[in-house]
Amino acid sequence: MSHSLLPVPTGRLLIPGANSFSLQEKPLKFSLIIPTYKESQNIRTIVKQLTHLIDQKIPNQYELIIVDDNSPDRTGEIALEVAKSYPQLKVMCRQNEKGLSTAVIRGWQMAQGEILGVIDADLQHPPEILLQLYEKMECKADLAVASRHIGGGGVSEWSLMRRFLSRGAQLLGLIIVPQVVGRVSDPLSGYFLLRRDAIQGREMNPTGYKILLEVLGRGKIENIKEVSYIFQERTKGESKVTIKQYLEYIQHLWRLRFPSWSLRRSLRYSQVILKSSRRRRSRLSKKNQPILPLSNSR
Ligand SMILES: Nc1nc2c(ncn2[C@@H]2O[C@H](COP(=O)(O)OP(=O)(O)O)[C@@H](O)[C@H]2O)c(=O)[nH]1
Ligand SMILES: [Mg+2]
Repeated sequence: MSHSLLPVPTGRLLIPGANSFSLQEKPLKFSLIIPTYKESQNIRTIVKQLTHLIDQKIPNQYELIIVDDNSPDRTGEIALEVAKSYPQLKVMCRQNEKGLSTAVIRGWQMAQGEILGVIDADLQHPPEILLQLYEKMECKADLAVASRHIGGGGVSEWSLMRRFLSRGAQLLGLIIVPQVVGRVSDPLSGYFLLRRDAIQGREMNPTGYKILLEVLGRGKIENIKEVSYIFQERTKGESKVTIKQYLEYIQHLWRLRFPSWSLRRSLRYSQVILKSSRRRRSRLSKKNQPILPLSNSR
């Protein structure tokens, strides 16, 4: 089996501490997660660019972790192949779980870095600003976010509709969880770094795409810094965002607003109530056998 292949953690979405069993004697400085689904055409380029950059700053003290969800285009296998030339690259191949946010958390659970991060695989997040984010972390930030919504930032060729949906989603977040969404200019950003101890030991419960919301909502985050960037157009592969991700976003906001409320628990609770009322009705009907038509019962 390849040395680059990481086991997939199971169970609760808890990030272990720097002195936990999953970490070797000497923790790394930095672990960057690259979640992938059908990114076979982008893997080599992103790994090459990131390695080139980070090697200038902290050679041999970092790792890149690709977390792939059983992509049918063999992204996982290609990543393992690429890892033969890049010893700092590790690959986690999930079979039984899927979704962007949990992929990132599963990656962080196996990460050895004191600083953790996430970047998309499709080069829409420009690797060039990664070192600026890292430098913010060196200056004692708890969280450094790449933002499209501060001076110098933006999106490249988005249609009016897409801009409207993105801003609308942010506004909705501001209404439902202002104390989470209002903390940064770009709460929907998927490109950020954070200090491990800001989320260490905290149970995460995200759904959908917006992992930063989870970090802001559940982490111990005081000092936040932002770096502007322009969201690039995809040149290879395609976006996986569908209406499902918008619905999951709303569900995620709801979970953050009402942490103890869960759809599954509410469904289970209503099933219990339904069952017990059905049992009561059938007990009553047995007692009053035969059930007479209304007209006869008078
Ligand atoms: N592991 C994993 N990665 C995903 C999943 N969905 C999307 N990604 C990755 O997350 C990143 C952002 O996804 P993308 O579809 O480009 O979102 P967009 O940029 O908002 O259109 C890319 O690197 C995708 O390959 C998923 O279900 N699992
Ligand atoms: Mg993308």
